[in-house]
Amino acid sequence: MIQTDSDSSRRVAYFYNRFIGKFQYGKEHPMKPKRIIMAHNLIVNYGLFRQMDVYLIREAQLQEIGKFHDPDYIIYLSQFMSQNKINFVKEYCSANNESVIPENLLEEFKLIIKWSQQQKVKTENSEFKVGDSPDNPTFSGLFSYCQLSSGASIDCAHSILTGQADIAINWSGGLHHAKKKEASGFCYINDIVLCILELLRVYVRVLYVDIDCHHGDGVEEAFYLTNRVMTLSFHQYGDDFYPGTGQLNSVGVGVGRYYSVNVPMKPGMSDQPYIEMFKKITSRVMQVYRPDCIVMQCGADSLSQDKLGGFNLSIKGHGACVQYMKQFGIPMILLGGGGYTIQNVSRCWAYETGIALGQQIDEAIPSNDIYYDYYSPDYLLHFPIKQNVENRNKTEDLNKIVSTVYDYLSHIEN
Ligand code: ZLV
Ligand code: CA
Ligand code: ZN
Repeated sequence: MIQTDSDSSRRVAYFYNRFIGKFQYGKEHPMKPKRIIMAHNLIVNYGLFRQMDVYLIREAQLQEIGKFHDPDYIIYLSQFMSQNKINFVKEYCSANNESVIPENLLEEFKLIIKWSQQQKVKTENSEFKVGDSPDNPTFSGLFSYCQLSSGASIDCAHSILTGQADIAINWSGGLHHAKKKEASGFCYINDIVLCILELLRVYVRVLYVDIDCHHGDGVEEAFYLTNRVMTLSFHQYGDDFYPGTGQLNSVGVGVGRYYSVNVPMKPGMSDQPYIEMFKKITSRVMQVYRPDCIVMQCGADSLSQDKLGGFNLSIKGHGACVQYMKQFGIPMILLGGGGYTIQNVSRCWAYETGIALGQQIDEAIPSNDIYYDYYSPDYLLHFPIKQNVENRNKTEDLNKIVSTVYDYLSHIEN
């Protein structure tokens, strides 16, 4: 392992719970929580976990989720899912030859009912239909999955605020499409918004940077009217690419005007132009906004060969963006997000865990990894980038985006 920067003194908090990788959206569904276990195994087998503070992810409680989401929606999700949760527990019990539901889960179930009564929520005939969309199916343990993912992002914020860590990592977070009372784009509970709201209890300005191939619409919408969070999303845009928002001219409203920044691009973006765009824009953003903290969504569907995304980045290119944000030297939270070619997602997030630690991990995938076969045929960290992919972004179009963004940012008072 090679030390990559002089600043190795930064403490890294890493949040993990193996249960999160056990949930399944469905056999045909592109979102595979298993990739979190795969990333974790690389992190362990590369020896990175020994250099970090490793914390067990806990489930966020209803009141915490209620800091952003609509009570009706939470109850709908939790009530609806609690039956599934019981099924999940029953399945677990039968698989493990245990006949009773664990006491702590029954207690939690009672709490959910009590909370819903306090909130005076009608739990029957609910208008929310989570299970109707193939993007957002219901599955066994769905609500627990949401609670774990968001519990970790909230605790990332706490570890930063208490000074326990300089960088906090939750690869099971980054679910940027979830809205106040709506599930969308594989996301149900917006862990990022919950994380940022915690940070805002102390910090004046929070910068959100989103390099997932999709637009970070849920986070943008939550903070569209405020100047205390600047949201910055780089994404593929056009030809009905999901979700269809994130135009260059979506800049925020009221006091939030110019505090939403969007960088829409066509398919085929490769390392060199992407990194150039990224550096030009984030350097100016840091200069004018001077945030107290950075929350970075590191969606890995912007990598080459992703099943959904159309960009052509290498892991090194993707990681260069993380490295660039790190060198500003302010507290930072790294979250996961999309990523559908799972053997590349785990490679990418292991590599970026190394970046957080100032360690360049070896090119050879550790041979003791139980998912070793996923890394065939080369068993290497960096996968080859297809050279015959056309970058459909013209240099002049990209330059125009940068100059327009600079123009918007010039309206921000120093
Ligand atoms: O990576 O989906 O295009 C963060 C993230 O940003 C759509 N959904 C919706 C709108 C109408 N459509 C199609 C519905 C399809 C439902 C199932 C798939 C199944 C197989 C293969 C691909 C998809 C799919 N769905 C591809 N793109 C979509 C998007 C949602 C993308 C969410 C990205 C989430 C975690
Ligand atoms: Ca994005
Ligand atoms: Zn995505």
